[in-house]
Amino acid sequence: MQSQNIVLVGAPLDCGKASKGCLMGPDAYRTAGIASALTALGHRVTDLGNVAPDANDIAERDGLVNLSETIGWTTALMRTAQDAMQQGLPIFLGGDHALSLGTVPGVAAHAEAEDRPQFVLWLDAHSDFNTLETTASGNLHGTPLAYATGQGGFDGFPALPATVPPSQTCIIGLRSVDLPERDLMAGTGVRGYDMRAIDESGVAALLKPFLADVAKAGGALHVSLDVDFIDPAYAPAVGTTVPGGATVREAHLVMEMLCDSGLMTSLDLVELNPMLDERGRTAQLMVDLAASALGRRIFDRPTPRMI
Ligand code: B3U
Ligand code: MN
Ligand code: MN
Repeated sequence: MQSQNIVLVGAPLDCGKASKGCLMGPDAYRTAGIASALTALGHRVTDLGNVAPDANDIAERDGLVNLSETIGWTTALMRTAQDAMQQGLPIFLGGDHALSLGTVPGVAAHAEAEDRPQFVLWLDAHSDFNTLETTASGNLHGTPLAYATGQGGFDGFPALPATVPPSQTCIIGLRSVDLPERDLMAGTGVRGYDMRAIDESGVAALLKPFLADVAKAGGALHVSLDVDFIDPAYAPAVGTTVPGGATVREAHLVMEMLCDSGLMTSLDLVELNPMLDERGRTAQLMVDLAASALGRRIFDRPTPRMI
């Protein structure tokens, strides 16, 4: 893989749900050696430090958790993501998944300015396709994919600087989807693959056609990696564990295929809660997965043709 300018952006947001701990994520990734792991692969790595949320006077609403703070992070991260895209390949160190309310529209705005279609790969046990109107928990980390794809029901949130068409998104790893999310996704063209699909055909067969579409369109590809994509037996440091997730090898295979494709233009690492970790193993695994996506491998293989 060619040497890249990698930009680390810490986003210690912890407002997307009630339980706390994700604010320690950026420091856990730094402590687990994310910068040196990527430097060792030949990349130039710049750590921009941590972002802070914007202030606003948005009123809280019954049934929604931390609305004002979440919108404050969203506006700040939209700006930061657009800036960071001009400097290289950003890795957003979360923080919970509410960070993607800002990062995905931000990177999509950059792609639009460059006249490139934006694609999104969502690696997650959950579809994160609730709106402010459908969420039963009120936890806004369960909403970013609906927001970024332009679904209605986000009163009070900023207008999207660019929308990702649902047909340019692919979710892999699903095993917890709310009924309203399923209804909202139906017919939108979102590609959603559950664990059964992985079991039946293998994760490579699911990912390949999506990557081929990104390549054919000359698209930018944002990857959003939620810790709970991986089975909690390997990745315990997450508040919303769902059994039956991807194995370490399946997760690495996805990352290695992303690397071979050369298509990934930005990455979120989200939902790591270091309070729940066991001797740092989840933080280390997430760093190792990022390294796989950016060139770590045992043997070189010929770069496969995507189209
Ligand atoms: N769909 C549920 C559960 C959930 C979504 N994302 C996470 N949990 N991590 C909700 O609260 O919206
Ligand atoms: Mn998520
Ligand atoms: Mn999840």
